[in-house]
Amino acid sequence: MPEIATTPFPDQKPGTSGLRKKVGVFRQPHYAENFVQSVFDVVDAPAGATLVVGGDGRFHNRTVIQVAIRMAAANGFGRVVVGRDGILSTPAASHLIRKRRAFGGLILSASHNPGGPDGDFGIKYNVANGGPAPEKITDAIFACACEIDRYRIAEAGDVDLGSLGEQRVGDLVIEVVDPVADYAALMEQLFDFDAIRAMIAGGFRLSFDAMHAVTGPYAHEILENRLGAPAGSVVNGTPLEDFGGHHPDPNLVHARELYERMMAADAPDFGAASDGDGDRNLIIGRGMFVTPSDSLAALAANATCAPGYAAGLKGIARSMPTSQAADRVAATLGVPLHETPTGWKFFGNLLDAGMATICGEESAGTGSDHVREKDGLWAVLLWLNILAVRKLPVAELMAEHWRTYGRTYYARHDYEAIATEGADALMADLRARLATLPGEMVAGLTVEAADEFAYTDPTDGSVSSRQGVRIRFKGGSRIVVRLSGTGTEGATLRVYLERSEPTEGQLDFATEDALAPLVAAAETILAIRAHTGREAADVVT
Ligand code: VG1
Ligand code: CO
Repeated sequence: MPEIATTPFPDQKPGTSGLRKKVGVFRQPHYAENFVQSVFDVVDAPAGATLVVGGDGRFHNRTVIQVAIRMAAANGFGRVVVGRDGILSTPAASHLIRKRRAFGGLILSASHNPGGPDGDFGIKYNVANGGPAPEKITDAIFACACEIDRYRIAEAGDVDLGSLGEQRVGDLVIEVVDPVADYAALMEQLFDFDAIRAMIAGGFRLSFDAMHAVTGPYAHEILENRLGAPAGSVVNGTPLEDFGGHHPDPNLVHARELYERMMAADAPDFGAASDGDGDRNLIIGRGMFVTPSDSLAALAANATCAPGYAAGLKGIARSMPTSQAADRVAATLGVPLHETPTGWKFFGNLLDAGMATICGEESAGTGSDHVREKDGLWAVLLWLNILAVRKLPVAELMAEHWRTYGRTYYARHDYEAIATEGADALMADLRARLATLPGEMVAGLTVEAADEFAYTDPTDGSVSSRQGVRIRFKGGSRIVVRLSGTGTEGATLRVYLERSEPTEGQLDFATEDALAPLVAAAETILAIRAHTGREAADVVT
């Protein structure tokens, strides 16, 4: 097979979820090829192995899929399973890897980052359990990419990605599959579609914003065709290469239209959105935004409403910056609560080991042991199943939840594309002061503990250090600080603010008022203005 000589790019270090760079970077000659070959060299698949390939449909998706197929052929794979038109949502790809017992998969996406020729692109490798490659593999891929001097690629024309069925490149069979069918079938197994269908037939109205990203075809099929939601319930349902010029990030800033629709007098009963690659969810009830941390807690508390979870939960896992609302549910249910670093790959081991059933992140990622990725539509369907059984509006369900478990006010403040030096200096200053913070009184709050989170995986003992600073105040409030691992411009500082109120506490504050003392404390402790030159966060969600 032809080998092409190449030289390394020094920047191919995979972040929180794979390698993410500007499209222009990916379009450099040999750039994508070097990274894919580094993956193949590291994972060393047996001859004839199956590889799943698909992406979120963003600009450059098809080009890299064709390259990946030719490289799979030259690297001894026997079969590539690819979604029609190169489309596979991240959770659907995870499911397909598991269902087809593939050796692994390449997911081409930069998730919530903007797309188009000036936007972002990304490549992520997932392993045989369907989840993102663990750090020891991504570290090895980076090491390999730093030394690469050749890659293997078959000489062949483009595969027709528009036609279902099998084609060949040399000995490699390429199987183009319907990207929705297997995923939709899995959802029908987990949830009571009859109950949801009856609720919708009874006049329950929903609005799902696919943000011109990959969930459009999935949502049309599942919510409209199978569950009977009227046409128009799914908006922005056609995937576009540039997501219509928007950030496909389902938060209160980028999904503003949905938010406003849900706050209007004639709002539907339930609103939701998903991100570029379909693994995240935003949930908004009529007149009420549900924070992702609260959503995780509410889903866990009510999971047994759905047939797939009727037997109860083995445990709940949340990323460290996610609020502690889920901890109280776990305590009440009498199941373990696991706190992991940011990024879905850490949940995979817990799910494989049967230590957790439901997992979630504050960034609007929720999922379960049905796949090994977070799953946007899964969260929407679990919510709908719960509402169909509980027969309560979202706002009432949450009010009841807070009366039962207490309420956690929560917000994340993002400072995007700040200078890397300023961001690093802020973190360095903070680390240097951690030991002196306990006992200090800041903005009326007393610091109880301060440390940097390190995680020891309970299943394999691997240690991940420097996973974000946490500052805990008397009474249970917290500030968490970390730098993003998915940005492509400068650095992004994330400041997570959390205030707990017990069941007998004040449960009806406006979030902004509830968190005002923590915002002040964050500025005092972190000196955000001085370090970043920013007066305020770019995104508050
Ligand atoms: C962000 C989120 C994190 C999520 C990651 C990938 O990472 O904070 O919770 O797992 O994106 O999500 P970071 O390092 O930028 O904070 V996705 O849907 O963009 O693959
Ligand atoms: Co995503």
